[in-house]
Amino acid sequence: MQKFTRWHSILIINTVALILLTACSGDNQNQTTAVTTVTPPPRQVLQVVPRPQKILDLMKERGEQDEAKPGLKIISPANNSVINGPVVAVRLNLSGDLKGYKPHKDPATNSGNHVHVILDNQPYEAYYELDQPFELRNVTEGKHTLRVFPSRPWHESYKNDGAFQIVTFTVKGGGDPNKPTTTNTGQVVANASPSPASREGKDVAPSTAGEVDPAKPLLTYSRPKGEYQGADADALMIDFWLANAKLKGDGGEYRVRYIIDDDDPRYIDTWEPIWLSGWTNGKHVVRLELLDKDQRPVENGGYNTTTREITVVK
Ligand SMILES: [Cu+2]
Repeated sequence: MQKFTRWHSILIINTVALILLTACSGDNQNQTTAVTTVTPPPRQVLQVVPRPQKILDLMKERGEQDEAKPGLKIISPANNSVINGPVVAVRLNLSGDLKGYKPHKDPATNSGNHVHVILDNQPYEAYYELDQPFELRNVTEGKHTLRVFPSRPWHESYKNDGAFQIVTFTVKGGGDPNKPTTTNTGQVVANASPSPASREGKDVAPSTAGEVDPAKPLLTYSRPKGEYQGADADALMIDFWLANAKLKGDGGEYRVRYIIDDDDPRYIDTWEPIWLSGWTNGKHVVRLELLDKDQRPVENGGYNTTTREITVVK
């Protein structure tokens, strides 16, 4: 009996040990499973969300400015002009019903009203102090287009008549197309006339104009662009300028299609910005295009279909 009990005890101990071992390995298995599900990047589900509260607050602070009807004129380069050398000085005249709207960078916040300046179909450059020309540097030889429109501190464009302007010009003796596209602003380029260091400007990437007809439907990509960090990456705005075309929801026949990464296409049928939230960390591709009533892309110098890479850092 005593013997039996001893063997019985050993059996119980072994059974308990086995259960514990099983439980432990089971636990390990669970941990392994958990790690495996975290490894692939989280699926991005983008949602159209209302205009963010922080922008509504800014609008309130600005008073009437968002009802302004700013008019821009491109003084330089003049339409169809020839520019000698790779530095193109952009001069604009702002007029119209401004309601206090004035481009200016507030040094405290490093932001403010500004004008979006677009060479060919490159990402826009921000131009703040209109009393000084904005220099496009290292512009390559050949034909170019320049598009401008006024913008708010959060980069939403003014969409009134007269806000958007486009000119075509030609550069003779342009910049070196082999130059890196992102050089520091102190870079001296051939034939560049010396200019004050304080002058706003940018070394631009090599590009030439598309065969764009300014009288035909023209979609100008504006936002999103570049890198978005932290709270700024919560909801990203898609914004564009639309000339010579009306969208379906505005009584016209055109649509704007956008495709983010490999998502299914989505549509914008009224001309206003949208905000999308749910972006995952990392690089994303945003494609924006203008479609006609038959859902076909509207050709105009290649500008009506634009793809940009942006980066989200959370
Ligand atoms: Cu902007």
